[in-house]
Amino acid sequence: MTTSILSKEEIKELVLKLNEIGAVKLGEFKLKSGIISPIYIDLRVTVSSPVLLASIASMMYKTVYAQSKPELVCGVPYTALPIATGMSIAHNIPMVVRRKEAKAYGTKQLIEGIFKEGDNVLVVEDLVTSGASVLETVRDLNSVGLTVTDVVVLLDRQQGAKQELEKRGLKLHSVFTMEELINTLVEAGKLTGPTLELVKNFLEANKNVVVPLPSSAPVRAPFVSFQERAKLATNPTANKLFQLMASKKTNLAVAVDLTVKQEILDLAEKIGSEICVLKTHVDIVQDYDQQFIKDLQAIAAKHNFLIFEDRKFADIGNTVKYQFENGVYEISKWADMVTIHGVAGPAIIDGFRESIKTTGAGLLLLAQMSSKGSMCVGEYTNQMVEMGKSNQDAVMGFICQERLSAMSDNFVLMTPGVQFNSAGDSMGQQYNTPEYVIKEKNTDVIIVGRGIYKSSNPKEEAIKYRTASWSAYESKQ
Ligand code: S5P
Repeated sequence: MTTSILSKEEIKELVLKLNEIGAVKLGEFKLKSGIISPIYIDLRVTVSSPVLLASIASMMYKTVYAQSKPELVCGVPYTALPIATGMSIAHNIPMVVRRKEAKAYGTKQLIEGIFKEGDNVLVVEDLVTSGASVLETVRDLNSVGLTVTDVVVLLDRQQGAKQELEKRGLKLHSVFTMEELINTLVEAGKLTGPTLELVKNFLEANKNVVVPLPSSAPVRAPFVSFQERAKLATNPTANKLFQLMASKKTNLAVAVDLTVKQEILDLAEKIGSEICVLKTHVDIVQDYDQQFIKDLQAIAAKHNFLIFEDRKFADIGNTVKYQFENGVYEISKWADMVTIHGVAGPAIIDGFRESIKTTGAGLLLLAQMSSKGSMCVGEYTNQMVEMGKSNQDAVMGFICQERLSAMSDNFVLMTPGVQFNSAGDSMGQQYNTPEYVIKEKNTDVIIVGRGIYKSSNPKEEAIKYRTASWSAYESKQ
């Protein structure tokens, strides 16, 4: 464990001050893991004690300085931002700021500040448990060409972060560990009587509890080309799409949300040469008939693209089977891929299994959505990824806003909510640029709707989106 080079006295003084301002509370606290902790740590309150904050920044800097001299510092948002700022000002090291917002569009930079490719950044965090937040920041710094070798924290809770960071070539420096913090409090007489017993139990329990990284922890996955991923694909349509993208050199899907069949066919004819997938919502087509599908399929064959019906199935297995195979649309007969929600649980996939066994069609699970306030987040997203992984024959990929660590290379990741010049619409849609989605969020395919079909020259616009998203893909190599 790389711990502090600070003296015991210095650490004691700091711990007692943290205790004094309520950043380190003693008593009985139930942690998320269910463990009763005699200690509760909330370092956010340090912003109210500027002198202490400055000394925390300086102690953290001293802890790591001997080993590395960073060109830049970057605090993990938000608690560590003032600490990193203090460090930057006191030691005259320029700072970069990572935007935490899920969305960045237009000219908004993911990393603010002046830097050049290859600059080394010292990542600053208040405390680490699993290391997930640190890894998120490292991922974003890496995505703009910055390198990270060292991470400094005030407190290491000793619950797996050090090992997780080490696996990724990152060295963790801490001013003190949980064990040292508790020992200091005991020695200072702050922990006595029955609380001491609790402390001993806590330390024992704490030692064995490694908080795993959530499956949603982002990782900078090594680049694997579409050609290679075609070989890994477990669903026939995923294989087909990877091959198609590699040979046609396009990762642009277009959402044609028009309501008149001839308009859809005309647009498909115009932009067919630029796209890998054409996405439909057939239930909005006012003059829908089987001939429309035949015509669309002919254009798809001519221009070599796949047809994606964005039906967003969400019912129980038995009902979705009818919705997929029957009714006016008979989607199973023509769609290469369809979207499904997971609210009904994994058995929904059984509703499709029989039909797609013969056609080889692929299911796309909605793991995240682009609209404001979407509830496809957190544990739901994790469960969707798990659902995909347990049904790799039928599931070809995910509709998502970012690549998550559990999304393996056999899946195609498609991202809607893409436009060059708009932040969103009046009904909750939120947009990112093709480059941001493919390069920084590391997904595979952009889905563009109004940005293309509402344009006065859809073909020209499709070429622009195609070029932007393909060069973003190529730049990842
Ligand atoms: O999260 C999502 C998932 C989907 S499939 N957000 C989305 O916008 N979509 C679909 O993508 C949506 O139904 C629409 O067809 C398209 C986006 O269209 P645009 O006009 O906003 O680009």
